[in-house]
Amino acid sequence: MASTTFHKRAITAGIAALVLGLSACAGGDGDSTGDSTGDSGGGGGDLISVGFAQVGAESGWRTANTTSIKDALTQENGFDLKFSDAQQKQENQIQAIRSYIAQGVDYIAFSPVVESGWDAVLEEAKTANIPVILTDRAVDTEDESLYVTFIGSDFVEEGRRIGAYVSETLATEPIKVVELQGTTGSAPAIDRKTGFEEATADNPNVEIIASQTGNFTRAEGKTVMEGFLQAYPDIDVVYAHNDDMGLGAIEAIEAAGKVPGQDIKVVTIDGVKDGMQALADGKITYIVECNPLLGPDLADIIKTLDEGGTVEKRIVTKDEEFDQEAAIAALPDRQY
Ligand code: GZL
Repeated sequence: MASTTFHKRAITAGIAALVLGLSACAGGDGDSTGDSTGDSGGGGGDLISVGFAQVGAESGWRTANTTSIKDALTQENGFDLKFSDAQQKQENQIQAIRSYIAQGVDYIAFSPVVESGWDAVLEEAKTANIPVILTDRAVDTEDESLYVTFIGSDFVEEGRRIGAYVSETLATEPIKVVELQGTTGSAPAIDRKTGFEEATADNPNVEIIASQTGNFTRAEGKTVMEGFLQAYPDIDVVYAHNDDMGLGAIEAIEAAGKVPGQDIKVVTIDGVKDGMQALADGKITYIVECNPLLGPDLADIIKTLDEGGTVEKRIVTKDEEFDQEAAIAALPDRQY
């Protein structure tokens, strides 16, 4: 396989040089969305060239995920990484993937900002014989041959776990819940809502009185929560699909003269440092973790494939969950 791979890479390097020569004439660098690292081309010599199309930089989780990818796919570790930030726009991710195909990279990896609308560009990667790896978020497709594997968390399970906490610990009497959903159409937003509803459906004390997207950002989470506070004077619990929206909600709660963790309890998913600090401070009440440190596993998967090995179609990462005491204990050693 190595000889085939080496041979393919040699041809690719030649094609890449031709493509880049043309694009240089046109003034493009083949990668026009946000920052990009690594030189253009199909990966010279024995480096494995990887095009990574990231969602954006919308949250502390995404920042930690990007750092993990860049720290793992280094030249010292045998990779030529080309990286793009799509600013949470699917058209930018598709453009970046097409750019990587044109450059003849050895592998493409990406975190699909939404579940649908990927078949066409993934067909193009397949036609170009470039294996695609899904990290973090999944795609909704009938044709599973369009990607080699998915590595990330089980978002439905995350929703179930935080729903179980709310149902068993907070809903010992009737509670009114508002939900801050993640990006509309994204796998985590769809699945975390599903899991939470599954886990709370049998408890008549849990009433979800409103649910709206805050797009996984702190600013939008704050804005949506301001609207909820205006519309619903008796909110007991906020269920935010990520820490950042939960932290935005806390800002709105405090601006309204209420005490987060006492008047209104906030439960979230992710477990990034700012969220864990708010949990330690009692402003967030419970967090289910979603591990962003996927870089080392991605590097291992690509090396296994490049050496002719095979990997599972779905690789689910492990997530912990934290109350205030566990957050205080975990914070000093927290990697992100
Ligand atoms: C989950 C990831 C989500 C995080 C958010 O794996 O896709 O996107 O929960 C991030 O913080 O924006």
